[in-house]
Amino acid sequence: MVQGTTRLASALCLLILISPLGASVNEPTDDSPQIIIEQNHGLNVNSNINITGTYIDELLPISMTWEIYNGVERIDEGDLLDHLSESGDSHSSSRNSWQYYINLNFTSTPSCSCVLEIEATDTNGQKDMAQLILFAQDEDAESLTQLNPLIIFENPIGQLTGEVEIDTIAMDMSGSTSAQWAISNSSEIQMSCIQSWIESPEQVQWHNMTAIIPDSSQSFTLDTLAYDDGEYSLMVRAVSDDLYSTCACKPIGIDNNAPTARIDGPSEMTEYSGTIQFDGTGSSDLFWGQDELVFLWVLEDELGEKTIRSGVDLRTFDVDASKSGNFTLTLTVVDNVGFSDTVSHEFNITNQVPVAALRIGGQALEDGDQITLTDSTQWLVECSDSTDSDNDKSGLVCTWYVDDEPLMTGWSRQLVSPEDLSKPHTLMLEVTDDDGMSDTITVTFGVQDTPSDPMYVADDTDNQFWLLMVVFGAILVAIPLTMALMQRFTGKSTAIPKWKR
Ligand SMILES: [Ca+2]
Ligand SMILES: [Ca+2]
Ligand SMILES: [Ca+2]
Ligand SMILES: [Ca+2]
Repeated sequence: MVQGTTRLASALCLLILISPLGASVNEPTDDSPQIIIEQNHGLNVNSNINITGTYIDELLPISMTWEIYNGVERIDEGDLLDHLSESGDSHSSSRNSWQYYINLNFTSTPSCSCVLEIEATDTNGQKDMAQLILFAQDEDAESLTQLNPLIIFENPIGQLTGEVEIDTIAMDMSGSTSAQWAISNSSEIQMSCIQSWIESPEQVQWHNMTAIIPDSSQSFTLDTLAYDDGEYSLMVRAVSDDLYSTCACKPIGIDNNAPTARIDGPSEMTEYSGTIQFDGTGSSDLFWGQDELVFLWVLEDELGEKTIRSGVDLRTFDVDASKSGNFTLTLTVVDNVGFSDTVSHEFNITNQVPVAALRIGGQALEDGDQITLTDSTQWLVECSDSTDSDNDKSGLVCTWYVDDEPLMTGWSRQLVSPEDLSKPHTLMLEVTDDDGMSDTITVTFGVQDTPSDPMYVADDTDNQFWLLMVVFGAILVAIPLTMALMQRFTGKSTAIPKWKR
C-alpha cells in the first residue's frame, strides 16, 4: 500500500477529470449565465425607476426573476423571461446577449433601503445572481430621513480553505460606509441563514472590516484555519453613524483537511466469469464525509495499460475477473476544495490450469491406458469432458497427436485408422487454455486382431508358453513310458548296456 497526500496530485487528478477521458470534447461548452445591472449601487430613487441590464449566455434562460427586499422583508417580485430582447451583441464566439428592463415603483413604499436581486438559471441548471443597492424615498415627504445603510457580498462564496479575502459593498445614502463581519456555527443562525437577509443576531462577535481604498469595497480576511472543518454562517452588516443595516448571511463550508482514500478488495483470486468489485466506501473526508468526494480510479495491468474511471461518489470499481495477471488499482479521492489522497492496491488474478479428459468411441480413458479398437476405418475421439475455470472452458483448444505428430484440433474428431498396423500407436490429447497453460493425456491404441493391438503381443507370449508346457508335459510322460518299455524287453531293470570290443 502506497499512501500520499498532496495537492499536486489533486491538480493532476482534476486535470484528468477535465481531459477527454472524462467527458467528450465534442460537447458544446455551457458556461454559467451572467447578469449585468447597468445602474450603480447606492442609487437614490424617488417614486419609480427603470432598471436595465444585460443577460449573457449561449441560450435564453429557463427562468429569470427579480425580487426586492426592504430589510428582511420581500416587498415585490416579478418575472423577467418576457422582458428579454435580443441585443445582437456577441460577447464571445458562442455567447449571446439579451437586454432586460424592470420598472420599480415605490409609490406605495414611503421609504426603503432596498436590495434588488435578479436571479437566472440556464438550460444546464447553472445560476447567476446580481444585486443592486438602492435607497427610495418620496421626495415630496416633509423631511428626508437618513435611511439604514445596506451591504451585499461582492462574490459568491462556497467551500473555503486557508486564508480567504471576502469582499463586500457597504453603502449608505451618501456613498460607501464602514462594515462588520461575524461567523457562527450556531444551528439556530444556520436555520435563519437560509434567507439571505436576517436581523443581526445578538450572540455573535462582530469584527470591523477595513477599506483598502476609501470609498471602495469593504474587505476582510477570514483565516479559516482558526476553525474546525464544518458548516458555518458568515454574516456582514454595514454601519453608518449609529445605524446598522440588515445582516447579509451566507452559509459557508470550511475545509482544511485532506480526505483519506481507502480500497477494500481481494489480493489473490482465481479467474472466473464475472467481475470483482473493489470498494472505496472506506474513503472519507473529515466532517464532509464522502458524498461529494470525487473518486478517480486507475487500473494498470502488467503491460502498463490503464483503465480510468472517475466521478462524484463513484465508490466502487469493477474488474473483469476472467483476465489473469498482476494488477495495480489506484484510487485518488478529491474533496471540494481540491485536497486529495491516493492509495494503491495490488492484486493478482491467477489462471487455472486446464485438466484434459479424453474419450475414444465414447469410452473415457486415463493417461497411460492401452486400448484395443474395433476393426474400423475411424473412431470418434472427444475432449469435451476437459475442465477449466468457467470463463476458459469454452475457449479450450484440443490438439490431437498420433505418434507425436500433431494431426488435428477440435473438441470432437474422427481418428482415422493408421495404415501401418504392424505395431501399436500412441494418441496424445493436449488441452490448452487462453493463457497457454496445457494438460495432456497419452494412450496406446491398436486395431483388434492385428499386431498393432497392444494386447496382441501379450497373446503371442501366452501361445509360446502353452506350447512349451505341452512339450514339457509330453517329455514328462514319454520318459517313464520309455523306461517301462525297455524293462519289458530286457527283463532287467538296471542293466547297463555294454559294448563289445
Ligand atoms: Ca449557459
Ligand atoms: Ca476536506
Ligand atoms: Ca485464463
Ligand atoms: Ca485456465
